[in-house]
Amino acid sequence: MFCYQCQETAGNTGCTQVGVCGKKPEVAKMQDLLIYVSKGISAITTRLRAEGKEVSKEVNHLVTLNLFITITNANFDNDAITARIKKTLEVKKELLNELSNKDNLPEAALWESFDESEYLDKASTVGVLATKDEDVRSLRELITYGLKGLSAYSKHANALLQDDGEVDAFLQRALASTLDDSLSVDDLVALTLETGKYGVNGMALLDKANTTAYGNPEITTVDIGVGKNPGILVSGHDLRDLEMLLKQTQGTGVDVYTHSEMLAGQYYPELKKYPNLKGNYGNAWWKQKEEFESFNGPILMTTNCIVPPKASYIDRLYTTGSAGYPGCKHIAGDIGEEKDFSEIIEQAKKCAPPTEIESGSIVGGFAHAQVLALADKVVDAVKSGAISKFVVMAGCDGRSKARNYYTDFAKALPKDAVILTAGCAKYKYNKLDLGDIGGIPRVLDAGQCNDSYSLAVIALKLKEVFGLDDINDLPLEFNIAWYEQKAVIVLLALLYLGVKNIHLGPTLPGFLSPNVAKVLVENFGIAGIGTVEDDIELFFGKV
Ligand code: FSO
Ligand code: SF4
Repeated sequence: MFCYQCQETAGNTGCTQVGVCGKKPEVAKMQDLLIYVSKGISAITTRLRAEGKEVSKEVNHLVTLNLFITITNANFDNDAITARIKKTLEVKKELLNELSNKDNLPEAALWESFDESEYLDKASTVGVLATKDEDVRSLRELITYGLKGLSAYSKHANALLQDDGEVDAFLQRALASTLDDSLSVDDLVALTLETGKYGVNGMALLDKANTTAYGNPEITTVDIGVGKNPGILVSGHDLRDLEMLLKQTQGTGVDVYTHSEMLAGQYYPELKKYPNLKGNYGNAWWKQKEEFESFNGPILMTTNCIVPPKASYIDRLYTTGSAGYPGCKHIAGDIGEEKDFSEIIEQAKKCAPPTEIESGSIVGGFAHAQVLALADKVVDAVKSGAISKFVVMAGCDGRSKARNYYTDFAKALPKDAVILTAGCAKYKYNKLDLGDIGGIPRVLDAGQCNDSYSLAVIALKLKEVFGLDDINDLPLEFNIAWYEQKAVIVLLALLYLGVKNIHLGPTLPGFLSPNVAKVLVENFGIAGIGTVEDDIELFFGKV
């Protein structure tokens, strides 16, 4: 196996024996094959569109779910991945028959096998290292990882019955382009930026889907303690799954708690209205082994990030959507279908209530509409000097001790600086009690990592209010933490929006070759992180 798609990759060069995430070699290889056939089907759909033929939503959803399944920590279930490969090959065969011109299609578009025993051999020839040139490989993977993130956001929008055919068409065209040996490094750099453009569109689509279905996030105080009823803990990112579970648990005596990225569900009017939505339990994804144990009740993983579960709670762990883990019950249900969570609810009734691990509350819900509603206050605070700077600290949390940098950095910030955050990165500092500036909390949490879109909308609005020509002239710094591929699309989207000098940590991606890293440094001022003291001085001067 070879996988270097996430921040925790072994030695920052690649997992080769087993994933640091727990991914086994066979699963890694089958994920490679799933990506390969998804690229193959995308070459066909791209040509079908060029021939003026329709590509159905079902085919678009097939490709996006395939990519989502291969995101770090989403799906460890070999059988589920194999079934996706088989299904994709079946659909690919049908689409190939619709093509008028089958000349010069890439091998991935033509390869087929309906004998599963052949899959592993094929998989061993189509992984990341099949691209020999280091820079081409780096750019192909950078694009593919961005597209994986874009697929995740598209899938969440699709679950709320919102589609953007242009995003899907781009996604498939770009995927197919990663098979094209005629593209130069410059072509691939251009495609990387175009991926960022569609990243913005994808996040805008999801923002529209979420706010249309559930209203605009609003300032919300979320309890982090526990109640007396048994509970179900919902993790991952899928708000539609949360909604279905809230409906089905009403009146059952079972409460629903959010975990990690699902915290953002608490901010939406149409979700927080459910009386059985209790607080948020625990922290970012990587602490789940202890926290799922002490939760006592069933846990529903709607997406990544799954940590291979302990035997003590595996019978309480359920997956749905893109998520999967061998030995865990998977709750079925396609886009537009009502999922049946009754088995989870019945199990919850027999479980003890959660054990309290924290008490108190956190405040969030500062997505664009809420912040813009406070715009006058914010602008006045900047003009009067009460707020000196905003620091975007969005992104992911993770196991690495090096990430304590973000806690220390948040603590060391001048008291007149405000953190803008989104994603699970916030758990490094959202319980620190950093206070407020004239009623504006010093940590403004917009929501999930895709809600980084909100942070961009806020920045663009501030640019307009202050009459600036360039977003980089705002009193705004970017110090972003990354872990998996959704953070890659967020990064590419920010680059597309013209944001310069983003600091990315705790390490720069291992999949960036020295030359590709150089392009990002020279054109966009991308940099890693230093010590807390040096970085504070860099952003604020001597304090
Ligand atoms: Fe975190 Fe996991 Fe949002 Fe990621 S829970 S790490 S970027 O999946 O999705 O921030
Ligand atoms: Fe390694 Fe990350 Fe790939 Fe898992 S997802 S195998 S930790 S690089």
